[in-house]
Amino acid sequence: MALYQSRSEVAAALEGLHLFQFVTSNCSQRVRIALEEKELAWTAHNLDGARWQQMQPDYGAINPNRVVPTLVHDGRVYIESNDIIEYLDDTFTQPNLRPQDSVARNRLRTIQDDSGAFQWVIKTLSHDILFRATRNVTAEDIAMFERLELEPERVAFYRDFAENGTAWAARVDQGKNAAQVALEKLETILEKDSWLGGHAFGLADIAWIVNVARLQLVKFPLEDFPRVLKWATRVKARPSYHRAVTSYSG
Ligand SMILES: N[C@@H](CCC(=O)N[C@@H](CS)C(=O)NCC(=O)O)C(=O)O
Repeated sequence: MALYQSRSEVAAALEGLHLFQFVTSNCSQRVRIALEEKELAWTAHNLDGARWQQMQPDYGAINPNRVVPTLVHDGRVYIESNDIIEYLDDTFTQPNLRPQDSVARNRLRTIQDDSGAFQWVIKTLSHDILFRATRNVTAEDIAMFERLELEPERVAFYRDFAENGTAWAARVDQGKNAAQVALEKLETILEKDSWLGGHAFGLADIAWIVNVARLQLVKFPLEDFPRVLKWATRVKARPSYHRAVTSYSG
């Protein structure tokens, strides 16, 4: 569920739509595309992940998971990017980004959930290829994560990344295998439908394009997935993707 009962007075005082985000994070991009599809006015609150701003107490009061994105709408706090885009679709109904019938809706939600569960793959391959040169996770950082009682798996991830040994190599291998499996699944869906949610563009496409674009950015081989490539080109040609991702600089 998207709504979170936040204790943050900062959030409670915000009117309209506000997005707490990293400019380049795929989960933030997911929400931005939905906002742009609906042509909504919103305000950005940019955090710097390289300086661990998501760990700061003020932000922890807004989002207890200390991750981005967080949407604040008229003082109410919404977390989890896939729940947020569903909230936006329920609240701002034009254009509608989900089918009306419940069977199709449930199918679409499963595809969306898969995109969220895929986050560990995105995180692993991004760290391995994009962040390795610039992100220095120190022993002090790890101690801070433990003090903040982050989930043990999240701490283990950063410890393995910092050590850059066999445990990290195993994570990368698992990530690559999982990416292959996920792309095969998308390719199969696109064999009979032009969009991931059926015959119309919608939330499932928004949910996955940010992941597929990140796979392209880390140069994961996509040649064996021609339908996925064509679909990605079509989604990226939309004005919403252009405004939210291609030309977005914060
Ligand atoms: N399930 C969450 C995942 C959020 C997430 O992992 N966000 C990343 C950026 S895409 C983040 O904040 N990472 C910072 C960190 O792990 O410290 C969602 O979809 O909102």
